[in-house]
Amino acid sequence: MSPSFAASPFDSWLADDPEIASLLTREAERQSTTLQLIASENFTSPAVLAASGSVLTNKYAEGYPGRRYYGGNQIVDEVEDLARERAKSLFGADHANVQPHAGANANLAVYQALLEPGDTILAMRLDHGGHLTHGSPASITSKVWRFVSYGVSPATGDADKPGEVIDFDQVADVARRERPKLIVAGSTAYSRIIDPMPFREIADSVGALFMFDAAHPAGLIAGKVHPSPVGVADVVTFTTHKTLRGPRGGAIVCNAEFAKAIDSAVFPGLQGGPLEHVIAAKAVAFAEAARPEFHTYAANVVANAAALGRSLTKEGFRMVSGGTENHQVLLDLRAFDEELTGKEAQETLDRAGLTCNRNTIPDDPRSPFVTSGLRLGSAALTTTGMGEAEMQLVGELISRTLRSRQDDAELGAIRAEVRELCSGFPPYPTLVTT
Ligand code: DSN
Repeated sequence: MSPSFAASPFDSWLADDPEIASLLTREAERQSTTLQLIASENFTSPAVLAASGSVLTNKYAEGYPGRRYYGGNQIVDEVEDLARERAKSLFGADHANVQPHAGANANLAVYQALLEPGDTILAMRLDHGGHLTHGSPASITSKVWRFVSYGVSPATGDADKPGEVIDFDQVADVARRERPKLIVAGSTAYSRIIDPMPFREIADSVGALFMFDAAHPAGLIAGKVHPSPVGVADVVTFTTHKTLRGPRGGAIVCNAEFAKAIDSAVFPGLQGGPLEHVIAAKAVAFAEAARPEFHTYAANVVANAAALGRSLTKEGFRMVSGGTENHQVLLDLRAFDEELTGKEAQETLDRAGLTCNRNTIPDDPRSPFVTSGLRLGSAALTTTGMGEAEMQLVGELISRTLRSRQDDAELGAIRAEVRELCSGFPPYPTLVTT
């Protein structure tokens, strides 16, 4: 018999809104019976869910602890102070701002704090793995500041020297030529460790400031399996919901000299009232990430991505950058099937219960809406307790699904296998009601 799911641990509280209750139940079911392979997603702990669904959502708290524009903030001040202290301790930082509603807001706040409109920022090319806030023409960032970019080196096709890794000669050349005021490291689709040191050296050589966007590897940094940019970069931004496994949101840590400018840029520069329920949930996540078991989790995330990559390589896929050292596997689908686009792959995998996203690959001949790549991540499945044996199987399931694009019966069979696999690794056992 298939299991049933509750909408939330507070199921009965939604009794007066059956429409939303039903949608939440269906989403709990979806998350629990399909394979979550989106590299920017994870499953929070029940404690994080409880804090983010708490009475703190009711409180207005514009300002910062001790300097609010509304009354009644004594307890909220303690919550936000705790979150800031935990973030500082987790990352070894002088200062933390836990108010950004998202990673994009965190990046915007840093640009606003450190730069004047029109200043030049050197960041990673979007089609080589950079983020929208690293200068996409569609983002407000490119309308306010002038972006120049660096990318990855060309693919070589040689397994020992795969290419498609950050080209530091190019970073240095563009920096010398363009004299940026800020250099940004960090990416949204890149499967290698990003070493902050060469960026620091290049920034120093041209008198630029240095921001590290750690949205993706924040949990791997907190878990001490990736080098920390804190103290190397002037400012580090991150999201709290990816590998860090907290609630959806952003945060900034920085050296003391930038604290005041960063705080003013977040509020009142960019945002109004902070989401204190989310800040409480961030505090919970920071405490969880400081525990020794989070180091084990982070190491398992990396080992699982590598296992998934090995399985997919055996199935005929090519990994961009020739491998993975983080939670991501970025696939060039053309080696597997020249005709297969990222869009078709994503949609077919969805039908079989494997959730992931299409992605451009370096120098992709297809548009960002279609793409030749697929981005996969191991953070969420690792949280459920899956290990390398399951990753091997997931790689095989992906391959079988994409070979069976026209075969509804086979896709149905794979969907059943996925459901069976997931039943052994429920992300929220308390939401399973039968
Ligand atoms: N860039 C998105 C991602 O990595 O999924 C988040 O902004």
